[in-house]
Amino acid sequence: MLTGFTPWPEEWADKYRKDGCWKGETFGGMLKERAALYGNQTAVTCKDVHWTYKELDERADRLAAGLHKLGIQKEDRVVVQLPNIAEFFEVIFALFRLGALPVFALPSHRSSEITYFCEFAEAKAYIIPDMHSGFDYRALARQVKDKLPDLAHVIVAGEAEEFQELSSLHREPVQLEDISPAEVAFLQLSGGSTGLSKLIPRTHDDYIYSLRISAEICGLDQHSVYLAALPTAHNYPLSSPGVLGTLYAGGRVVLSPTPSPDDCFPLIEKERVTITALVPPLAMVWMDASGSRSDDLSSLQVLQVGGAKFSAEAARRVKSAFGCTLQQVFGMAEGLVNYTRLDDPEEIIVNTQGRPMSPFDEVRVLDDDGRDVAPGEAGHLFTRGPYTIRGYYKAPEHNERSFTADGFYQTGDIVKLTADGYIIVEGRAKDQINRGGEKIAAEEVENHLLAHPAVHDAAMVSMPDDFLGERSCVFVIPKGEAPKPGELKAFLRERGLAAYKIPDRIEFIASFPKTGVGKVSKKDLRETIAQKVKPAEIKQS
Ligand code: AMP
Ligand code: DBH
Repeated sequence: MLTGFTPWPEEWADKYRKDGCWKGETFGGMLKERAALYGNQTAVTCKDVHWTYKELDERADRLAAGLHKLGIQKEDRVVVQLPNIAEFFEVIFALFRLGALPVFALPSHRSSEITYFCEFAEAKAYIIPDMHSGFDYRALARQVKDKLPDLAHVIVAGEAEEFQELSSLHREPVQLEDISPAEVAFLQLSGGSTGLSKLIPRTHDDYIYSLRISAEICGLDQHSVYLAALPTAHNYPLSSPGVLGTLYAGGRVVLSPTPSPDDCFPLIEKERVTITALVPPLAMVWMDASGSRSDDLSSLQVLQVGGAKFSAEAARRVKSAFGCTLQQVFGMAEGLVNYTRLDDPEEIIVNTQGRPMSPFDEVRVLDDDGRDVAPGEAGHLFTRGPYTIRGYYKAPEHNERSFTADGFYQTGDIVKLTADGYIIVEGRAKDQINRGGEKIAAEEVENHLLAHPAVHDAAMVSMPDDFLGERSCVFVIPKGEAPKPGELKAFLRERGLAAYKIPDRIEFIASFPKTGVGKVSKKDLRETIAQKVKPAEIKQS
């Protein structure tokens, strides 16, 4: 078993098998079965490329053989940073078949994040596109290789330059070792709340269970067409039900290079897309665009919105804008995913973030002292279940804090439960900013800022924003004369931080407000900046 993985205790694993959750499927086997059932149907469409299930299956086998020859073995970690291109699928299924573990980096990550993933996961390979959205990933790979000369392979989908070209790896398929469904299939990323992103080990058994239930709840079948507008590597478009849930159901995945209406609306019309997933700010952009464009979006049956809180006012407009059902999705890469059901009454769809997908999900809402709150009151959300991890990868100290002794994950979210068991997200206790669905761990950015010679101390908090829900504001105590905000932002960019983590606003301050025990009071800082941005909002509107 993978070192650094916390499995479910044996009695729970037995229970989830007996209850019929874990059926012993693996990703490699799942694709083989789909290829047998739906061989000539299209699995993945990307621009003019259409791969049938049979083609995808064969490509995965041939690539697995090539990766095997390179020396990639069972349990080796491989950082995969691919945008929405067809190769994403051959790569991950090849790795699944080898039992090697994709580490799902996002296209927006830069050298700081990628170097950390490669180093922490002791990756044997790093897989990238040549260019995407005007960014050259080979230049990024060079920076990573400079820092980690031991990184064995850089593999490029496209023009490889000095690296290994993905398409050159295809070989005659070879016999591979059997993979156990109880083993870890990949490492997903958490948004992070203390310092850097944690890596999340997900097994074949647990993840495929979540795909099966998600596909069922979202009404997917072999006629469904899922548009991947968000980056496929993110847990939400990957699995809720996302691209993998669609393949599980025998449907078709259509890939969009960006989530903009300019790219997505024509694709919905052309490919007769039935379901797609957005974060709240994009849902607003799509609703605005739907009024002024003439694309035929009538095939769309379900529009999912999740990743951050969707306001009830905006939620109410979805149906008339697109003539389809809104589904709110509240999930986390650690496991638990909540959905409003397609046939739920409008008031539930608009006002709640859904209810757990599985009858075996356990949720508890606790007060600050760990006692169950009264029904309907807000508290800390804890959860345990057949697809919620029991620990992060190689993080024993963090696991002590994030999981209770009896295996509940502390989500860091503040929620209320309705009498029917629906969840309303009220806020967050974790030190994280949710910038329109993109999560930023305050501590990670603060640590980078502390490396600047003119920064004495830094504290990052969220500030309210009409469009993104939240933006980031960092309060800086300067060392001597305050540097220019632009200089600090450039400094962070040079350190290789993803663009979404660069603070939206920088405020200089002489000292931080403190809590009773002398900690930095982020609550006071949040209030300070919320007061400051409020008049500006009123002026604008
Ligand atoms: P991560 O742990 O990085 O996968 O991020 C999951 C977190 O995103 C959750 O714990 C919530 O804080 C947030 N989140 C996801 N979906 C929603 C939603 N529909 N409403 C509010 N917050 C959400
Ligand atoms: O935000 C998330 O991480 C998320 C949102 C919706 C998620 O992981 C998911 C559904 O599976």
